[in-house]
Amino acid sequence: MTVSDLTVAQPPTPSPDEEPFRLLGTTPPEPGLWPRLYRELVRGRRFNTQATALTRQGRLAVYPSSTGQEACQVAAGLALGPRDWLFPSYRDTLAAVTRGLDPVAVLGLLRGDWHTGYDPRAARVAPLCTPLATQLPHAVGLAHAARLRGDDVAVLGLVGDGGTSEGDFHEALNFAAVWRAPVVFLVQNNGWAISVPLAKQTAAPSIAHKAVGYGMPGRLVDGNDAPAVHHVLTEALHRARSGGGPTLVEALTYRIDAHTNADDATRYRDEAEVAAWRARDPLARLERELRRHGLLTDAAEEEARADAERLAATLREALGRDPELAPGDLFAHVYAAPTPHLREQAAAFAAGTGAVGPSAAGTGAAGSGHGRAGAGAGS
Ligand SMILES: Cc1ncc(C[n+]2csc(CCOP(=O)(O)OP(=O)(O)O)c2C)c(N)n1
Ligand SMILES: [Mg+2]
Repeated sequence: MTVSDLTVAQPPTPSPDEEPFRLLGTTPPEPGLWPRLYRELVRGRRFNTQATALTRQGRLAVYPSSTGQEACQVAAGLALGPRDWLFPSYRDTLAAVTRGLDPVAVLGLLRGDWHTGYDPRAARVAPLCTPLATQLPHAVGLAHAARLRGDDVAVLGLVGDGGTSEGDFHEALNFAAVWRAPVVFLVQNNGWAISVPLAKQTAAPSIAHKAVGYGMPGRLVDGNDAPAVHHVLTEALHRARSGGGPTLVEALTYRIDAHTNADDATRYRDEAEVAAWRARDPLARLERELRRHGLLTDAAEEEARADAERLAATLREALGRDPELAPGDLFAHVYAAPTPHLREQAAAFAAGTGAVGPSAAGTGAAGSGHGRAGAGAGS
């Protein structure tokens, strides 16, 4: 056996980007896209502040805010084509909203009222994933299956910097590259995994560099530059769809708020660091650039803010109402065909509470209905 017998017949892997790709301040704005990104950023920021306020009122169980990371979220939501799939983490509610999902449904899981809150198949958005990086092998599996079927579909998997230390991240990238799966991995490197800084997460020069080890391009992008993130993702998704294989994109950004409403970030990071990132605010930067080129009027700004207020009012109104839950749903969706034990428990529960659960009576595969998306095809 010679050394060449041990090498793999794959196209050469380009070197990872050394400098983050930027568009703000380097190129004239695109008149259709950039104002659209701006409107979505205004909406997205308001979505974050409203959702956080709802946690304080006990109306939402937990909310991992993406304030500061809205450029990544909005660009991810808009870069996807209608047939593409998104595999989000818990922090990526805004990407799902920007993709066009009902914002109230997107918060269903974080409110704890009904499983995923939306129908993942209809929306082509996988459930918001809390176990770190486990969404990525799923993303690769779906992408690979689509390719085997000849479906013209690309998949975008979102993960945080901390998630890149998980085995699932590495397995997903390895399989994706070997199979040339139509998938793009976007790592939102916000510097922190709760209280653990990036320096304790990796000794690599960058997360984008990791791409080389798997045999795929590694792109580095300014994650607070919405047009730049949109550009890099659009290009990578196009490459994936046209058989070019996977791409790893690292977006440099920052989580301005605490990890969630249950975290106190002042215990592990300096206010000076937060202030430095506030100065690179993705919304303010795009706004300045649009104004400089005469592409944002006071009236357009006013309309964007009014639209965001309407979204906030919808959230307040919908989450202010108590959810209508069927306690018997507790037993639904556990097994496609409920076990004798489960039937017994469901029946006892129903007898004790008067609740009627679908699994007590029948297949267990169906939810109680309520007209909620995601309640199952059989409901
Ligand atoms: C497998 C697994 N281990 C640990 C946790 C607990 N946990 C939740 S969020 C988090 C930090 C993740 O940081 P990062 O991937 O950078 O994402 P970010 O929260 O910064 O968006 C950890 C360790 C988890 N959810 N899943
Ligand atoms: Mg992080």
